[in-house]
Amino acid sequence: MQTIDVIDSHTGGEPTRVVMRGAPALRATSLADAVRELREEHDDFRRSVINEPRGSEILVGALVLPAFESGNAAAVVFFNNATYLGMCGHGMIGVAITLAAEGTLEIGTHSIETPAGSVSVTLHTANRVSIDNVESFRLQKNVKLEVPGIGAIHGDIAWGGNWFFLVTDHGQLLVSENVDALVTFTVRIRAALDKSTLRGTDGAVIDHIELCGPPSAPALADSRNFVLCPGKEYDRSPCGTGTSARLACLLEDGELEPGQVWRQESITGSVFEAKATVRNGRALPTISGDAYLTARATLLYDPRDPLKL
Ligand code: PYC
Repeated sequence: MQTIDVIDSHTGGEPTRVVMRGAPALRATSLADAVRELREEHDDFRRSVINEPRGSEILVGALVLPAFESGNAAAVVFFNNATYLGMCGHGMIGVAITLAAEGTLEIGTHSIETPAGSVSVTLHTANRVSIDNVESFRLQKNVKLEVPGIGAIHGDIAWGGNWFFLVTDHGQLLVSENVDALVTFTVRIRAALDKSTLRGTDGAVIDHIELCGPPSAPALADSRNFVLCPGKEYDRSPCGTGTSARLACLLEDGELEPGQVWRQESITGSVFEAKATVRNGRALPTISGDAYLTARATLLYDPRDPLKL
């Protein structure tokens, strides 16, 4: 029987499933080619690791590969129920504590390749990790979007390793009890964005929607968010790439000083500590958070199973 070994963890409530053994052998000689090969030739691998009946839509998967570019300790491809991600902050924190538990990542700082660029990962303890993320920036500020069923809203288009549409004039209560309404609301925004001409750099689809609001308590955090990911699942963590995109906007608006700590709370109440410096007008964010192992498992693929893949 074919098997795939995985280790699951959660970062601020958002799960990461790291594939340890049993992934398809790839011919790729670059990380971009590896993602293309996975997408075009092995997409059943992504679906079978993440989706029912072995997983659930809220999982983010991570495939750790040997580094393609010298100077990096490893390369990682992140994927979810719908697609492959550029970078994943909560996922990278999960990967780091997983590799540490397996004895393949030591306490200290390591450069790791992602499709969005190399990031610097510092493993402080068995559970605490900081990520120096890719350069983050705002592409467009305060863009008006007509959303059927909602009306006119405004948002910033920003990059933090994935493309985000960040909305503050949403009028929504960012609390767990309201998640069904928040999913419906943000799915509508996503659909309106797709139909519009608004895009990221090089025509990239803006596939993450971030609603920004006040924290549950100023003593706990500076802001709370709700992030809809591609695949219509929402991030239970404060979203590392979404926090990076937010920092870029805050710095540009003068609402945050370089180096000032920003505590980003998620819809579930978990918090990332973040800060950023600025280089050539772009933010260099550092995101810190905790992750914990939740399972070691072997996924089984019975050849007699009609739902094998
Ligand atoms: O933490 O960057 C993140 C992330 C992206 C999608 C889910 N989590």
